[in-house]
Amino acid sequence: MNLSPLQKDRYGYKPHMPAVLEKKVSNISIEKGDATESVSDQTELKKMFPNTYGMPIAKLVEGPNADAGKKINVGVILSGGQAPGGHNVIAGLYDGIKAGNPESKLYGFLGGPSGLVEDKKIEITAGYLDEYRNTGGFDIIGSGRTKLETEEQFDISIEVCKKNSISAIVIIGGDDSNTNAAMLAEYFAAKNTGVQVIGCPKTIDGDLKNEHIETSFGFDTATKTYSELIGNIERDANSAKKYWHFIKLMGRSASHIGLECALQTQPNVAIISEEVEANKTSLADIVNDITDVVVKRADNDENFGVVLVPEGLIEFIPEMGALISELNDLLAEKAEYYNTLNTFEDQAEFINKNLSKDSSYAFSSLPNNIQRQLLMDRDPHGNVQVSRIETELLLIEMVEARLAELKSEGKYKGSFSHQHHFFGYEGRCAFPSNFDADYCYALGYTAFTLISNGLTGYMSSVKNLSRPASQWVAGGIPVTMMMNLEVRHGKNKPVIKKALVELDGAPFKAFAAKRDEWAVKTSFRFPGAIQYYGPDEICNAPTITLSLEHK
Ligand code: FBP
Repeated sequence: MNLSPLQKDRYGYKPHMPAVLEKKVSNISIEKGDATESVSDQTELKKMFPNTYGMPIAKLVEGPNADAGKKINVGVILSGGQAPGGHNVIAGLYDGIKAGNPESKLYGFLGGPSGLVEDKKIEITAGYLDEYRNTGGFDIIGSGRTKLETEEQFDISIEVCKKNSISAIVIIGGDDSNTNAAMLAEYFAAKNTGVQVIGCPKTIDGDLKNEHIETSFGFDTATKTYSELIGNIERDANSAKKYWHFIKLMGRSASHIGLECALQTQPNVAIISEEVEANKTSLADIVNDITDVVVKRADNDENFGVVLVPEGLIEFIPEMGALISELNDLLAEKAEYYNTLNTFEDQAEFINKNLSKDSSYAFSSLPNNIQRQLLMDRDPHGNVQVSRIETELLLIEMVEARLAELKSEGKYKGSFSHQHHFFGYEGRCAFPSNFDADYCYALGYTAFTLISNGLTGYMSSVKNLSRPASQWVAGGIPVTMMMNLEVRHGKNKPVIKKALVELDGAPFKAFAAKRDEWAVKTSFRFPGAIQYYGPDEICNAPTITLSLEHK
């Protein structure tokens, strides 16, 4: 392979570890806390998970573990969207397994969860892994979005594990994949298979977090990558002074990415979807708010600026959220008939006839391109694929129309030239920051110690992340503890509670305290590129979100 100098150098990076993981694996045991409860719906969840509900939190401590040296085979799966650091979770898991017993094996199931049911795998060897250490991407074994949720899939998984003498599976994924990991763990336990299942918290979106999972991996690197790009655009805007840049930022649902990038770069406008929902702000009001800022800046002769738009915004705008949810249900229920409609006109007519009056109005009020985007294929969970909806363009069009009205009324004299961007895929496979490289390696190594201590149905957890790595606290959190029941396709389903931006949380408050000033007075901040070498505050700083949440 033709390697870049950074790639070569990062292969040799030695991740920093929590002190307990520096011990020999035969001397890492667990300390169990009290029995746990799910976040809500305790009675129902206890019934659904009779074998794995209520297990205690496990903390890794120094102490003998006679089973650490047992020869075992482990399977690992990467699930869902890429997030920087996935390769290091596998590296940490591999190194832990081999430290236990060099004859133990790690199999990587190919292309995501479907690799398990199709028994498509490779054995991960030292030489193979060395080409992926501390690099971004999931290309070591590939990823996929197949859901593991049916009994048939679970039974096939048991057969695949038996055939390959696999006694543990590690699933690296987001909230849905970890929910499915918990269901698999429960099924395996109910059938006395002896196969353990451990999850690892992945997603750039940052919405898989709670008291015990301080952040999902990948959020750090992705937000630093986007913030670098936003800062560069801000400097360009401030140099040329001629464009308004509307930047959509990935994050399917929660606005953690947008909020962190706003704190890093101090743009003129940053929309936070959770606030839009809480205040029941309509699309027209969002447009008016942005227009106000454009007008005020034009009054100061500043006909340029930066607006950050979270990817999931459209679903949080009340009338649009209702429309999308009706569309999701309608397209799922009437899929057979709908798929026979070949032209957009026929589809739109069918949609309009079957929607409620309000949603039909909301649908008709949208520009044609956005209507088409709303009707595109759903993801495997039945959700609209928000990354394919050009919300940033919708806002530009509407702000432009509003400014034209104001101009005709003599209330606006500026000029509005615009550019639009979408930052998402640019950050999901970046070289992991030192933080993500260290955190992911520790998550993987911890996953092995949970396996060797006999646990199943747990998520690997590394806490105290705003401190240096040597002070991090490693352990395992029972997945059922993070669950509640939510209605999905008309049925109550157990799911890990998604962590949205909290409007009374420190990161949002810090942003809200400054945004009016940033709106009118150019206050751009330029974080620059991720650094891997240098002083701690430059190359090892966690996100502002994490620092504020755990101050
Ligand atoms: P995960 O929840 O699987 O981590 O993926 C998140 C994400 O990156 C979202 O931010 C984005 O909306 C989505 O994936 C894009 O999905 P795809 O890669 O299938 O286009």
